[in-house]
Amino acid sequence: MELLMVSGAIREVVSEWAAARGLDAACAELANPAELAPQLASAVRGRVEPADLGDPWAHLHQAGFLRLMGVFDPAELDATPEAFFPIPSCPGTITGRAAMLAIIGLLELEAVSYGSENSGELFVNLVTLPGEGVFADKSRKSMHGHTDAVSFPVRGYRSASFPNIAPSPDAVCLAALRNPDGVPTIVMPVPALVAALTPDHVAELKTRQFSVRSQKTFITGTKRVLGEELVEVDVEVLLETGEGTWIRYSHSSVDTLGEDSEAAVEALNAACAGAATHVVLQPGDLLILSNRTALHGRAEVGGDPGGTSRWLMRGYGLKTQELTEAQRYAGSPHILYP
Ligand SMILES: O=C(O)CCC(=O)C(=O)O
Ligand SMILES: [Fe+2]
Repeated sequence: MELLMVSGAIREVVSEWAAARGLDAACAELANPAELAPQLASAVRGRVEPADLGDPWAHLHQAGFLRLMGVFDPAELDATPEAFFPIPSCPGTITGRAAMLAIIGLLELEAVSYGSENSGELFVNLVTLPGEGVFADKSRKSMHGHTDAVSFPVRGYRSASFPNIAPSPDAVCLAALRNPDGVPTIVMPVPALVAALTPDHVAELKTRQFSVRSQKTFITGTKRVLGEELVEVDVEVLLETGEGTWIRYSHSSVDTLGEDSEAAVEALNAACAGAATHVVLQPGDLLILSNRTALHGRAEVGGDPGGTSRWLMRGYGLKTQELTEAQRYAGSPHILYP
């Protein structure tokens, strides 16, 4: 995949799309991602040679991330919001969201959200939150290596306790609107992690012996929908799948009891430093993270909320061909259960 060529084509397609309609019409189209993502992707395909496009999904899966620089114009931005949602309807957030849909379409994923996180909003602000609570605290801190929606199964697997839980996303898309202090997002691809582990540690991590709690943004929502806080027991951290070795992990949400499994988790945490690629997103950049073949995290954000503080938008993509009706919410096409 020729990243420069593809980035240039996405930039053209998105800016032409935005220029041809007003803010309200653009927002209405963004609300229908199942239509807009394939439409933007097909326009991009019309502008790059197939050899330059290559296979974006294979590229993402192999490298663990895709960085596309300068794919949208972060123009006329409001002050940085102080909540996960709503996303203000200004030109920069509209082209940023459209650019995320374009790459989700090129990856042949569906743009999805979960009813139990941020009220099912398709795109959310990742920003510094005001006040003192756990969310405010978390929003300023660094993040250790994790996959998103870690308490949900990976694609192709079912939750033992609630079989209708949809899989966690295949990809996490970040669109950068502001990053004044150059705070890096950190990617740790699975092959680099595994290379730093002993075969015994790898075998421990592939054993069904870990318990996984929900990440903070999912706790209240999963309790509401499922009637209890979701804790998945007896799951693997590393999974040998038909699509390679996958990972499901969060430093703060995965627990284990055994001495050997504890040592394997410690080895995995230690491997993160050596496996890390630091990506400093600039306004107008996209970062697509594989939520199967990489962990991701970030450095400390710090600072005050609002104003011109750090502001990323996030969206999820998933291969949904195998999804059942029960794993979705009827009438809300992109919102998955729970
Ligand atoms: O802020 C970042 O760069 C990444 C944030 C992240 O991974 C998350 O909110 O789950
Ligand atoms: Fe994340």
